Amino acid sequence: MLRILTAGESHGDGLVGILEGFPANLYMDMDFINRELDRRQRGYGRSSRMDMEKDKAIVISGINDGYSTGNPISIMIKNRGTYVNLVEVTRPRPGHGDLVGALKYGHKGGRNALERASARETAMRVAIGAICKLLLRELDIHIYSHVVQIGDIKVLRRFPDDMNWKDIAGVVDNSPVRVLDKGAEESIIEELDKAKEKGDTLGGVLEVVALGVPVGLGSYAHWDRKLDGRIAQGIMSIPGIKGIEFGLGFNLANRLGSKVHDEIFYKEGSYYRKTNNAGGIEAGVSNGENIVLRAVMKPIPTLRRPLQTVDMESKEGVLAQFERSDVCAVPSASIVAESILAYILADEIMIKFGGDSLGEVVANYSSFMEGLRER
Ligand code: EPS
Repeated sequence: MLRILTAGESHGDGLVGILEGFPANLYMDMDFINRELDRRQRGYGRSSRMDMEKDKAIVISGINDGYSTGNPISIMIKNRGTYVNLVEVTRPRPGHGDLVGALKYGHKGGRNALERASARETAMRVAIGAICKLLLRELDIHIYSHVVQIGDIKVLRRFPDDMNWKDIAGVVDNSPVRVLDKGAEESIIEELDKAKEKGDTLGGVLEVVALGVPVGLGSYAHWDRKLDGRIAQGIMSIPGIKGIEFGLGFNLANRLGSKVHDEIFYKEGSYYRKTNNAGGIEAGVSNGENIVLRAVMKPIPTLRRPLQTVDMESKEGVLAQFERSDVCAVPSASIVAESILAYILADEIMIKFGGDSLGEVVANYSSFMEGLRER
């Protein structure tokens, strides 16, 4: 129901995005959208590029007098830095898109590929994700994220009992590495400094949670409509992401079935669970519990102390080219992951409750939720 298209290169004039199929009459809170762009740009371990860019969404179409019109929404984010004399990348970086891109498209080097493969593109997906979050907010669906591991440092998994996700998100948003645990934050910053000193990079694991998701999004009926499959595709499309899990994920492997499936209870007109090992999805359909996913990001492939590669002109063994780079982008990737989840959930909301205006969507949603009480 919703479609998105992005264009733009990291060192070109900017990024362009189109969101089509979005309902009319929703207030487009531009401050919120720009705050989301800002959240993505923060994070200890980003490069000096982030000091240059202060991303701001410029609306070209689809919004009038502050409200969505139902027309395709198009947005532009300008690149601020001026870039001249970008040299061709003929010593491709292992792990980046340089070599595969050059070979696939018949370029002399990796420049054209890396400019598009760059995580710069995710700024536009955050802008579009922010618009999707505005729709979800109308239905009281909220998405949060935090970082649970960077390098060897794992964050304490248990949250204090008196903290809800909104409180957690408040703390996390003020952490330079988006973690809840201050002890882990210090250790992570030390690790990042050490990696930077050595000309190296670090990856990690991020967790995203969606609260208030109604039962019934996605479908068991066909492979490409399964909610977990759709979310996985979206999350895997974030540069550097190499794996995703829902709920207990890979920790399901060594447990008995009797210990992992979330038992079903009923109270005051609704079904509920006391556990959420499934991560909110059963048979490719949301079950009304929080959607919980984790994704692993590999260390950034651009290394100041470069790895072995082959010069594409001479075919000789050389060290890979260095371009300015981040030491770690896991905190930023967690914001991108929130945005992708927002887009997929907004799309699923439109598939199930879709209408041309916000009023229609809300009415369809409310009528389904009321009907649930009789099931
Ligand atoms: C990136 C390299 C760095 C990052 C960039 C992604 O940019 P530059 O080549 O200009 O130093 O900062 O990320 C962004 C620009 C962004 O907005 O996230 C890369 O090689 O992918």
